[in-house]
Amino acid sequence: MLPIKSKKPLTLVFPLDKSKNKILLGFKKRGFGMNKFNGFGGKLEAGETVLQAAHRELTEESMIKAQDMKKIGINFFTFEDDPVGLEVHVYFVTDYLGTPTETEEMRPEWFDYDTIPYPKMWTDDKQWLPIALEGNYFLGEFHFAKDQTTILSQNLSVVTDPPIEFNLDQRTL
Ligand code: 6U4
Repeated sequence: MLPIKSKKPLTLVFPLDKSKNKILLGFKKRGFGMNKFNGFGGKLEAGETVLQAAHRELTEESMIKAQDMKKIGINFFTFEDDPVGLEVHVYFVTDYLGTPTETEEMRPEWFDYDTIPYPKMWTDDKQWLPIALEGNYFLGEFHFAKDQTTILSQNLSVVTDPPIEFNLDQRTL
């Protein structure tokens, strides 16, 4: 078992246009995951719930305001020689106000489900995002090498209900 001592919650939100089978990604211009396409999200602020942070980060990074927020899964990411795991709460949004607009952090772009740029995303995304787009809830664990690209071990499951949190006692890696 990996020597993981604590976890840090993060949010990750993907707006969808279900009528056109399109997903909104953002090209991250700075910070963790810079130069990759990803959903919109980040750390929680003091006193904030995960759901509140998901709404706030989406608006800060893309200028749109979610009218729904559907939990689709959790990924628990760990890195070699790092005792803190990242608990990433993942959501889909299908109803929002405003127009996706480039911000200091993200350049938003719509993609068809079948042209999602997986080679330009985190290496885990191509494993769980297609499962989620098919309508499944998931729970993933991914352990990365120090290069933050190579996945050393993983465990990805489809689950019956959206997970609320990742229980450190139940990790499998
Ligand atoms: P903020 O808080 O936005 O100023 P920043 O360093 O830009 O800080 P951070 O750490 O808040 O980013 O958020 C990182 C984002 O990347 C979160 O939405 C979670 C997401 N993320 C981290 N590892 C990921 C991975 N392996 N696969 C993935 N998303 C990941 O799809």
